[in-house]
Amino acid sequence: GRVPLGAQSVVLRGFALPVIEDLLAGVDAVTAQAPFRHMDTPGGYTMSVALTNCGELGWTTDASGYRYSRSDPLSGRPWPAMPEAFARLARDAAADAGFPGFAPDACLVNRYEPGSRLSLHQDKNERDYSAPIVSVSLGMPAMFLFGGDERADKAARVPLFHGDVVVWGGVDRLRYHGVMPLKDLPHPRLGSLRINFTIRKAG
Ligand code: MD5
Ligand code: FE
Repeated sequence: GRVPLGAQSVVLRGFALPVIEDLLAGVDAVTAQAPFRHMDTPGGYTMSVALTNCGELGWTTDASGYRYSRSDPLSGRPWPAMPEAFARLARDAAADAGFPGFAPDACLVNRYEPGSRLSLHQDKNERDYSAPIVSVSLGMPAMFLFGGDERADKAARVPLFHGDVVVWGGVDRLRYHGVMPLKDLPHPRLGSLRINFTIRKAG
């Protein structure tokens, strides 16, 4: 199913299900080289979501701010390559949503445990907002918050399930969004985890 969110964003229900084992193998390959870790925010908090990256550029945060970097600050080595299954799925989903020719160079992988949450924010560290962001949800369901162009705008609640893919582009690219604290509803394949990865053009 295809569920429109905004004028240029859409949930593709179950779009990743045919390639789910390839995606999970990709997550394992990435995290074997660059493990999930809890990063600090410039505001002095430690994120409840653990994250890692793959691709040429990876998103990081620490006391001095948010940025994309070519190397993993934990190891000093380049981020692991983006698995081909991630890039192919992202190109296909982007084209399906009206964004042909998507050429991603970054992928942020988030790991949620029960209680993990993501407060309302915009994704603004990418150089070019004309490229879409493609998001893939695996494991436990989450209640996604889809806000407006201002932090104070009322946010819609959208449940996201294992295998769902969301494409955010155009006029919806800079909308505020977040994730409600995760309930513990263990998933048959992943247990008490939710993995979300977002494929981006950052540079
Ligand atoms: C998640 N991750 O479920 C979400 C999915 C992040 C993040 O928010 O920054 O890692 S991506 C949701 C998203 C991305 C770009 C734009 C918009 C939503 N949007 O305009 O609503 O872990
Ligand atoms: Fe975000």
